[in-house]
Amino acid sequence: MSGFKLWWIEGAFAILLLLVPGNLGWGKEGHYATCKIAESFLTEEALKAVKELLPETAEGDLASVCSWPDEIKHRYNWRWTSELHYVDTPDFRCNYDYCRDCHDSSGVKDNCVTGAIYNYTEQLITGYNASNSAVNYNLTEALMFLSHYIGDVHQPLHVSFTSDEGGNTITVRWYKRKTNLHHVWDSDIIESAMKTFYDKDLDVMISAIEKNISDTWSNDISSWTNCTSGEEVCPDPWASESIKFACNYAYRNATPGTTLGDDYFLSRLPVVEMRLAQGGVRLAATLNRIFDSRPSIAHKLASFGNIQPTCQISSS
Ligand SMILES: *[C@@H]1O[C@H](CO)[C@@H](O)[C@H](O)[C@H]1NC(C)=O
Ligand SMILES: *[C@@H]1O[C@H](CO)[C@@H](O)[C@H](O)[C@H]1NC(C)=O
Ligand SMILES: *[C@@H]1O[C@H](CO)[C@@H](O)[C@H](O)[C@H]1NC(C)=O
Ligand SMILES: *[C@@H]1O[C@H](CO)[C@@H](O)[C@H](O)[C@H]1NC(C)=O
Ligand SMILES: CC(=O)N[C@H]1CO[C@H](CO)[C@@H](O)[C@@H]1O
Repeated sequence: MSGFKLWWIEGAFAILLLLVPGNLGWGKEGHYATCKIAESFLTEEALKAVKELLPETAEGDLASVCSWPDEIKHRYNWRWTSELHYVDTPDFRCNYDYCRDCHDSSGVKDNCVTGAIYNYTEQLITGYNASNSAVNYNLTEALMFLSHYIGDVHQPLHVSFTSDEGGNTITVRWYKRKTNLHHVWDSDIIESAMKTFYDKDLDVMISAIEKNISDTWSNDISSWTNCTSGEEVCPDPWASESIKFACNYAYRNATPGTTLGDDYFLSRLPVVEMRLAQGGVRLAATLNRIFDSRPSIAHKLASFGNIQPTCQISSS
């Protein structure tokens, strides 16, 4: 009986999610866009590895499963993952520090979005060649989590103030509709852009972003994708960028009760589009480095050490 009850509740919840659009991370569109952009930059070898790891339901398309971590995070068995979608930083400091900030609400270290990015990158590195059978991670899940969290860490309000829960408690109006600031950045800006500029078609929006990647931003790509010591992944500078964007763009002129309209929309959209581009390009670079069979020396060195920062154990 309880099995049936649970099934029913999950079913009802899934329907609720369908009825309440964009109750998710970057919303469904943002994650789809990030992963779609990433797909177009994967090397042949990385694409092959990704396709081997994808669940069958994906039908070979990474973007189609990039919202999976949002779909499961409220289920009982997966509740522990819900704090891996973001990192809270001290109010009004406008900076981020892995050792200070990366923990969950009960203080458990590494349980935050950047910790999760290190975690799932390491699982893919160690697990992909089956010779390393010491630990048996589910690499399908690791790939879906990594792809999702690299998207999330680029959403400025996923690296933002603690007391307002990343803008979730800041009630605002988006044009006429009541919403909250977090949701504006997850979904409303993207959805309004689709309606206003892209023929209500996400693929048209993605093409516009891809076009900018290949011209306007083409000289920036190498600085977007490099990691200082040749690590496979470096989410800490990405998180630092996010909190800066949160302070300079997301929170600015968006105090509780504000109505956000054209001024806010048109000035913030370029930031959203660039963050989607950076998330996509960096996800591809990360997957390419993980699955590259001829790694550089720096890459080899990084793989054998721990890529995660080492934190002093605090005495308090
Ligand atoms: C790392 O992944 C394992 C397996 O999914 C999980 O149990 C653990 O909580 C994860 N930790 C972080 C910080 O992501
Ligand atoms: C790996 O994870 C996926 C998604 O949760 C699941 O469908 C699959 O059964 C898992 N594979 C194994 C071997 O547990
Ligand atoms: C592309 O770049 C131009 C010039 O910086 C900018 O005006 C435009 O909004 C960008 N479009 C997208 C989709 O990123
Ligand atoms: C996995 O092993 C194969 C065969 O030995 C090798 O060609 C490939 O480079 C390895 N891949 C990784 C990611 O280490
Ligand atoms: C993460 C990282 O190391 N980024 C560096 C990439 O390269 C640019 C330009 O050389 C640096 O400014 C970044 O700090």
